[in-house]
Amino acid sequence: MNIAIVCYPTFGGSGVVATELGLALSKRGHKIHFITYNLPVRLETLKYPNIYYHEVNVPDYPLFKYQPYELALSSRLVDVVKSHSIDILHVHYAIPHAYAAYMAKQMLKDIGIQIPIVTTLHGTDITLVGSHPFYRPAVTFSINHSDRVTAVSESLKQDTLRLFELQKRIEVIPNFIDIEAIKSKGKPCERSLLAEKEEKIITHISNFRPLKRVMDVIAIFEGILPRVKSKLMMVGEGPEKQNAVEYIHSKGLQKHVLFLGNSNEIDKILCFSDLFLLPSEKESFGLSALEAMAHGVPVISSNAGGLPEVNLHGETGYLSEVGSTEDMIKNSLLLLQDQELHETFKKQAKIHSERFNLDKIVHQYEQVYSDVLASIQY
Ligand code: GMT
Repeated sequence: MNIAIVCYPTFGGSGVVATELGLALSKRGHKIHFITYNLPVRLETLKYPNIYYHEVNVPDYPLFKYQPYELALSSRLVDVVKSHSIDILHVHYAIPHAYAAYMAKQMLKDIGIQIPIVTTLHGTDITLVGSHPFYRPAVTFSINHSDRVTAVSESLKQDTLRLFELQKRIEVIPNFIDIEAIKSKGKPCERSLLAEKEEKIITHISNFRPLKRVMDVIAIFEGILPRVKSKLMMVGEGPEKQNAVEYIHSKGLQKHVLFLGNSNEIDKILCFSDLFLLPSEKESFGLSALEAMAHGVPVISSNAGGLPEVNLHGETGYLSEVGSTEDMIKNSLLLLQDQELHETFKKQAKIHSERFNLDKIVHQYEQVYSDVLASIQY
């Protein structure tokens, strides 16, 4: 199949999922066309067969306060569909991608080309931004006019049905990971580069948006540190980072907390991590928690959104109410102070992550594509 993928090309989970999906599909023989405003961060076009990249350019015009990105995207979609005989448009994020795809579909219809749209909902497009009254009618319309809609967790599916008036069936296809690739990318696992031998390594990876509750991460670490010699790895960039850095300086904790910025080497960091913290206020799935588990790292998380579908309480880690940092500290110490229990959770985390291995998930998207193509009336 010739599949066009539209996503945000940034470090966010949706961009990562869309990119990894495209790469996996290309290895299965499909031709994949990424259509984005920048090269997706995890996309190495030269390393894979059948991968093409089409940039969306939005000319800057001084008359406009807001540049019309959806317009430029829908025009680019028309252009790519026509010139590369695209069979399917798979858009990640309702906002504004499903909306732009609908416009492209109508333009193509005018010239006799039928193109089905598959929309994958990731979370922020629904629970945070999309349900705002300013956007809700457009998001509702875009979802209702997609040919197929998928959500990355049962929790996100239920949130979507609760927040929007939909006449559409939503199918759950969870986030996935490539376990084979993880095994090789994590090497060499050089723990000594960042911590002393006897120190435990606690890791948090996110885009440091307020909903990630980065200050909770630090509060949990402050609860662990007096009892267990440890270091905190803070991976990512975002609006809450400066607050976090200033707080760490004000407490004199600089030698215990490393801010590593955005990284394409998270496999190497997770490889030597002992615990992963994800106390988010909202999380449709929690791809970073799954990535941690695939490296055998138990997860201390909130019980928000889809996290209970990923992190199993008392098996792969522990779940607490959002903001219950005392409970999260207690759970962290349970694992860090009991080597046998820690080892058991490490194994269980790895085993559970295998349920989300790429080979079990990618064919579900292929099935959606085949079904939607079969249902087109010519
Ligand atoms: O929250 C993020 O880290 C980024 C965000 C995004 O919009 O890209 O991730 C969302 O999509 C991921 C992939 O499906 C999910 O694993 C994340 O849980 C989800 N984030 C939220 O729901 C807040």
